[in-house]
Amino acid sequence: MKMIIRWFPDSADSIPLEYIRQVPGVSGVATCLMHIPVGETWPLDDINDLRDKIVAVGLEMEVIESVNVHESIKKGIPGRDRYIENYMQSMRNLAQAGVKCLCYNVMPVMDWVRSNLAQVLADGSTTMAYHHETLIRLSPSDLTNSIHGSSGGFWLPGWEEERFPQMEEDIRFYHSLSEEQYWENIAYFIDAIVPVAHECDINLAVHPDDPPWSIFGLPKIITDAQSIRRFLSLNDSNRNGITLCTGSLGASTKNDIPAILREFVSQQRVPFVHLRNIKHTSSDKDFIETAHFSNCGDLDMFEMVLALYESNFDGYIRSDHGRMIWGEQGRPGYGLYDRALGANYLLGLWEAIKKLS
Ligand code: CS2
Ligand code: MN
Repeated sequence: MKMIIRWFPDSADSIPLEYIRQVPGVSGVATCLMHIPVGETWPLDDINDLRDKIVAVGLEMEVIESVNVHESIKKGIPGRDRYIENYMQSMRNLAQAGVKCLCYNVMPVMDWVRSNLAQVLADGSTTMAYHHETLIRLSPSDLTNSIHGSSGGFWLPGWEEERFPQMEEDIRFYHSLSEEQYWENIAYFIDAIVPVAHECDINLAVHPDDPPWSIFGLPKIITDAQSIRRFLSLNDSNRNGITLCTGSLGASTKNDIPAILREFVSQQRVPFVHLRNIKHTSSDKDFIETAHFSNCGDLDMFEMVLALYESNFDGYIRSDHGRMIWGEQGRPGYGLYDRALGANYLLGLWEAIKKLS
């Protein structure tokens, strides 16, 4: 198992790589090229430059999060083949630079969604929150403005500006596409990229939908154990895996996350895990993101780590989204302090379980 932390290049991160190097037990970063428009090929030279910067401070760049999937592929419209070709070339270039695991997602139009990026908690820290009724009352452009208005000036992963002008039109497009057709479009993409993953020894790790239910009438297909089974059966290769994000799946109280971890880790289909905790603030869909410590949220992180350990997990873990604490200014969810605390709490659980077993 390797513990890593997500980091954004090109001065887009408030955190110097050298600080990440000082977090005990962290071997590397999950990162991305930020200047390449969605759909274009990631050039080998740019990838190598980024890797060299990371390696120079004593960290590894074995995980990329994310190479985003162009909307034409998700829509299944003419022109998608060019973007799929570009995707395959990006995979080859990443593998050549030493990348072992590629996280991506198949959420249409927008990535993760929250109604508040800086909700103040009782202890004075701030966190990201999801309130369903507030959210569905917003128009997509109000949502975009609200997310950008409260991002503290930081570019947010999954909310690339080139997506905005098209957003309303894209959402309308999906209203006339059935969920089955959406699955077919994704299957077409998976059929193309999994053989490349084999050829260049890279593990694909699709991230579940966040939150794991439909909003704005968009198809959300990776939401629970059953849909993960279906996704993995699109291609039975071990290279076709998932990023098991406990917070995304855990937003649905119906999901038994330790059971999901045990099922798919033991099948060797989980190269990458995002560990974070959440607390439900209503009986149904509302939640806040909390500190990682089990007592702070509704997910039992001991059970998560135990499930990973007992299923012989040997992939990458990152402590996902943290709160903003100790006056830190940074990208919502991606401050250093709370994620470093989380990483070391999780490493402590791992050490204790290992020594006791
Ligand atoms: C989210 C996503 O889980 C997360 O950290 O912030 O942006 C996630 O990285 C992508 O959906 C993965 O493709
Ligand atoms: Mn995640």
